[in-house]
Amino acid sequence: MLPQRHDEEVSIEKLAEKTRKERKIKKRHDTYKNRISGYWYWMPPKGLNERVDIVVPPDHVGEFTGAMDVVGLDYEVFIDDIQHLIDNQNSSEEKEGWTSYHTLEQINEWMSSLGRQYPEKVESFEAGRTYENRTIWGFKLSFGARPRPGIFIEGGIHACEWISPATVTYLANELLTSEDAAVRHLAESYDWYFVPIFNPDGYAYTHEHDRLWRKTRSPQANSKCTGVDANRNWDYKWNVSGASPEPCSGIYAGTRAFSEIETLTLSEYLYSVKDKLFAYLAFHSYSQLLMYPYSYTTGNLENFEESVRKFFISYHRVSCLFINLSFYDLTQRAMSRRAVEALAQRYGTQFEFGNAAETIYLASGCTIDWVKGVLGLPIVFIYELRDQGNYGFLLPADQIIPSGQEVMDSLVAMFDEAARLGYPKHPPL
Ligand code: 0X9
Ligand code: ZN
Repeated sequence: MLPQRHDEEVSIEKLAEKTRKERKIKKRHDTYKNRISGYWYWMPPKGLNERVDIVVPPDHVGEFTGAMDVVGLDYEVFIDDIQHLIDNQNSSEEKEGWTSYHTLEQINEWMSSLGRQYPEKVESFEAGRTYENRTIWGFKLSFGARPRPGIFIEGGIHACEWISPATVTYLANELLTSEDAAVRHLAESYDWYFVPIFNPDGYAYTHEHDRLWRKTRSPQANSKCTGVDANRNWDYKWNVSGASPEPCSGIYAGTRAFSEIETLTLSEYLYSVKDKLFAYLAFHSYSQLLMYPYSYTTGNLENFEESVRKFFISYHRVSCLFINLSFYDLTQRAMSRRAVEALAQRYGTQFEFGNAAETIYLASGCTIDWVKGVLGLPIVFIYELRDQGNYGFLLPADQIIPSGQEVMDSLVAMFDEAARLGYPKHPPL
């Protein structure tokens, strides 16, 4: 099969139509992650007056720009030739390190070499299986014999978001090898569970056939389209909002919760280690956001009251206070704020933060909602890494190390704030 080419596709930014109701814009999200009607939203509408990123096929450029002019919306061409960027995304072809993006085989080989190189500190595990019969590999970093509270790191659930596995593997390498005192303290205070590629079939497909593939690779009955959005397939409030029943959609939820062997087996693994974990971090791209549950609703978390109590106790405030309910989870909000401030220090990269449903859009069946709603972990975050649309999913490889460095800075601050707020609550079993 020949690789899917994206010759001459242009990515155009425009402003969401000002006169349309926000609710209506969000409702249309379903169509937006599709290629139906030729257009393809890389970054769907988040709300009124927010930017959106649209891929316009070459034969629609005239129609699109004409329509924008007629309705008086601003737009700007960010990428004028997507295929050109795909061809040039790797600045070096090094087989190791973080100056180029790597294949699934290279990343799997790197993971198994860690176990050989650091047998005392690294333990490999099988986190799940895939439709194409691959193993989803993970590894645990632990420093010293005494078990520590666990932090789980998820990468690569969306195949085309290459900066996610690249950043996640960079973080693991830093936790293992950095001599920086703050990083060493962070590394050695916790046990770290890494699964850099949740969707290996999809990731392999992005290297071999279509760089911009997002979903799993399972065939769908009675449809010419393949795959399910693995971040809409988890069994917590499945298919309630921001997911599609249409197999050709980029946000297809699947025929039922856990229809995908990847999500089913990963959930079994996560369930088996849940008592060892207190934090879960998922890494995606792009748009520079740091968000926390829920995704399926703008309602409050189950641990809202506890979170409010902890927050105010730790800040020595009086108990009679007006609390803005839209804060959802004050502890995670406080941690986010510290994290994004620290992240911006090194290169000035600005991340926004907040509740996922409001900060980006409603979506159900995401890992972060399942981890919060079913496993009940107190600290659950999702990062949308660099950039803000200049390159989108095709972030040049020379940004891997800067992305990794700034995220590491954010983690140091995030878990410092967590400790101040009393997390983790209990020592591990
Ligand atoms: O849509 C997604 O699954 C995530 N964005 S991405 O562009 N990487 O695909 C965001 C999911 C988390 N949050 C919410 N859905 N609100
Ligand atoms: Zn994603």
